[in-house]
This record gives sequence, structure tokens and C-alpha cells, in this order.
Amino acid sequence: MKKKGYFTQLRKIVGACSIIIEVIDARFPEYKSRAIEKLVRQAGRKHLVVLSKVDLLSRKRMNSVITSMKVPCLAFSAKKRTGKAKMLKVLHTMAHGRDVKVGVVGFPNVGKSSLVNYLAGRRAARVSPRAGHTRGVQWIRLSEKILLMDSAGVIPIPEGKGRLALHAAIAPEDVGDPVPIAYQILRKLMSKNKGRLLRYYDLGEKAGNEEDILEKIAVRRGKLRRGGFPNIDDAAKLVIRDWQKGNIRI
Ligand SMILES: Nc1nc2c(ncn2[C@@H]2O[C@H](COP(=O)(O)OP(=O)(O)O)[C@@H](O)[C@H]2O)c(=O)[nH]1
Ligand SMILES: [Mg+2]
Repeated sequence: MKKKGYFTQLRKIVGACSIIIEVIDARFPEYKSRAIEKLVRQAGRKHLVVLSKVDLLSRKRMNSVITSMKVPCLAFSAKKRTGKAKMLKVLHTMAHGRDVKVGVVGFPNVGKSSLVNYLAGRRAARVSPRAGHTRGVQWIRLSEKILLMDSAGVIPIPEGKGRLALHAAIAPEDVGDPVPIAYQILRKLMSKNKGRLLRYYDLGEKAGNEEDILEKIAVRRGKLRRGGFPNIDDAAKLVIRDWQKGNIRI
């Protein structure tokens, strides 16, 4: 979909829902969308920030991420199935006893669909479109008062391939030069939890900077060129893939 198409979809959600949940991957909370904040504010909607995939963070990191957000936010994991009760409670408080419609938005792959499915549960009633409802949209009844829009809105990523790779919105094979992106990921992992990174790749205790680490990962994982030289490109793709799959907790 072109960027314009995404924004049409986002406007439709903001138009139809009085509460907008913005999903942010807890591993990169700095990627909060200004555009969404503006759109939601201009439309006079309520904005609820939720942090996804918190199973990938230590509790200590999660708490510091929540503090750093500077806006009220909730944490959940669709994988571990935590955070739902609190989210429903907050939605009810925000609803003030009225009927409300809730929409979910966020960057690609932050876990929007997983959140919708998790909130919906297995036996959720899909409410068919009817008069007064936005056409072509399905609603899930979360409670007597709360309807959740079945399809989440994708916020287009503003920058280049590095961001796309971090968001798992592009395959490591398609990022162009994977090495600078792998360095970025390794720096991030090193600053958060170097010990875990080194253990994950079985690198021993003294591993040096991101360049040394990538080289060691290549050797350790048998990513070698002819003559036994480390294949840095392949190691970089491996690191990007591991990041995208959430294989390394921070
Ligand atoms: N570890 C972890 N992975 C998750 C969680 N929620 C979603 N994912 C993974 O993140 C990827 C994107 O999820 P999805 O719900 O499709 O994201 P969407 O593109 O925002 O709708 C998938 O590979 C999911 O398995 C979570 O709570 N924990
Ligand atoms: Mg989705």
C-alpha cells in the first residue's frame, strides 16, 4: 500500500473510534509516532499508548521504558498473554460509562494483530457491519460497552531501510547493506544487556565493540568465505533476523 493509502486507513480508524490504542514495540520506545498523536488530538480522540512484546524485556528495563515514555502507558505481551485485564480496566475508565469504539494503530510488526486477537479471545463475537457503522469494518465486542475494530491501522515508517529492518518490515536479504543495520542492532543490544548478547552468540566474556562482535559471530556460526575469512554480510543478516524474530531479550 502507498503511504497515502495507509493514511486513508488511519483516518478511517480515527474517524470511527473514540479511543485509539497506539501499539509500540517495547524494544524501541523511541519510535513513537508524532503523526498519530497529532491526528488523534486534532480529531478530539483519546489516545492510549501500549507497549508490546514485553516478554522480550527484563522487568527492570520495562519499568525504565515506562518511565521514559512520559505519557501514561500500559505494557502487555500477546505471547505470554499478560496485560489484558489492566487494559480492559483502563478502557472502561476512559469510556466513562458510555459506549465506545476502540481502534488499534502502530508501525508494522509491532504486534497490532496479536493484540487484537489477544483482546478478542477465542470466543469473541465478531459484530457484523450495520447501519451507523463504518462500512467494510468488523467489530469485536469486548464488553457491553466496548467494541474493538477488527482491523488495525498501519502507520507508515518515515525513514529508510534501517528502520524497516528494525521493524521486521523488510527481509534481511532486501535491506541493501546489512552491516550498518546489524551494527545498530548490536549497539542497542550491547547498551541494554551485553552479557545476554554475548551468551546468546556464545562469544565468551571479552568481545570488544560491534565490529569485533559481528566478526566473532561470523566465525562462531560458521559464516565463512573461502579461505576461512568471516563473512560479515551473512553474519549481519543473521543478527538482523534474530532481532526481527525477537530471539534475544534485552
Ligand atoms: N515475543 C513476542 N512476539 C510477539 C508478540 N506479539 C507479536 N509478536 C510477534 O511479532 C510479529 C508481528 O506481530 P503482528 O501481530 O503480526 O504485528 P502487526 O504487523 O503489528 O499486526 C509476529 O512475528 C509475532 O509473532 C509478543 O507479545 N511477544
Ligand atoms: Mg497485522
